[in-house]
Amino acid sequence: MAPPAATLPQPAAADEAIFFSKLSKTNGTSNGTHVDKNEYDVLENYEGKYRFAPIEEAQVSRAMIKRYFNTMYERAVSDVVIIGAGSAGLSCAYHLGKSRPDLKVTIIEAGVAPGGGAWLGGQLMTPMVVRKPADRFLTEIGVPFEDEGPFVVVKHAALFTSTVLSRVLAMPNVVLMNATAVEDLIVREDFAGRQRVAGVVTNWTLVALNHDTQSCMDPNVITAPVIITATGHDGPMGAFSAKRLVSMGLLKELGNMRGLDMNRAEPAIVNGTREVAPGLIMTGMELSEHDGSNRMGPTFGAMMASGVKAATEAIRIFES
Ligand code: 48N
Repeated sequence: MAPPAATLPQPAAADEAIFFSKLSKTNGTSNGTHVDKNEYDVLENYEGKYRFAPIEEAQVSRAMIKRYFNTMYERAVSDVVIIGAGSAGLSCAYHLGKSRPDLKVTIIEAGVAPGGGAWLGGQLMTPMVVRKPADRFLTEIGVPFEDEGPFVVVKHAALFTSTVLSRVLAMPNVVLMNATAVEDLIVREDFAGRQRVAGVVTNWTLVALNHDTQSCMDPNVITAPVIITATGHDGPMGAFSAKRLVSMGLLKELGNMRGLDMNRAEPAIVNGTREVAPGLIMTGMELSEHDGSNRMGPTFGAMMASGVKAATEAIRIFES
């Protein structure tokens, strides 16, 4: 049974009153009017106590809603959409975001956690092998490695992925929308009568994976003159665009990824990175399903070099 209220430790009313009276001058109220942020600097050690500035729960909701939906509104028309934030998609976003800061680059990633298959090396082991000359990309983004001659080793794959992700997210022209799936492609007839990819059809991933549980959970759209697809060869939606090109008749059939051969696979992916359909550039392991090239297993240099090449292809389109 709870002790009578009188014996409960009473909050220091005077202390709280003084504390909040100080903040009332800064109008730290829920109506979101301007507050003098300097007043909060003293909070770390306010009379010997660590205090947080007061908050109304609705302020938190509004801080997220305002920003997220402003971004959705603003990026409904993007310059480039990258489907997939794996090693190829992120390397592409880095090169594109850095080379063309004027372009609105929007990354759509189905997973809650971006990074695709690049959080680990092979068979859940943590080191990441990158064959030269792709180590130059690691040097450019500032990822340390051990040099083993023909290849280098990053001590943990997550060091690469978290670094390239942080560089990309810091770019003002690049937006990442994770937990969001591309469910289809927007395809229009261009002036030459060709079927041209002109955007993506999106939905929350949890919706996209559960369409058979509810009817008519219709999607959203983002238009862009260039789409870069980097959806990998496996995973819940692997090789998404390659498969969709077949089902919409823009590709006769899938090439289907061939067995592992590192020496054939990596140059095939990099040199095969290209505009596979008007308006659609393909990069990374999705190409192995589109073209039927070999897989390389746990080496990631081709993903980085292919991503950079896809960015270069996109820039070529904008500059042609
Ligand atoms: O890491 P992945 O799967 O793909 P890549 O091409 O960036 O890197 C591939 C690489 O990790 C390997 O597979 C290595 C080299 N192994 C080769 C081998 O021989 O096995 O990233 C693809 C990303 C993932 O994060 C998916 O969640 C995402 O794309 N994704 C999508 N995002 C939005 N909408 C979709 N429809 C969609 N489909 C996949």
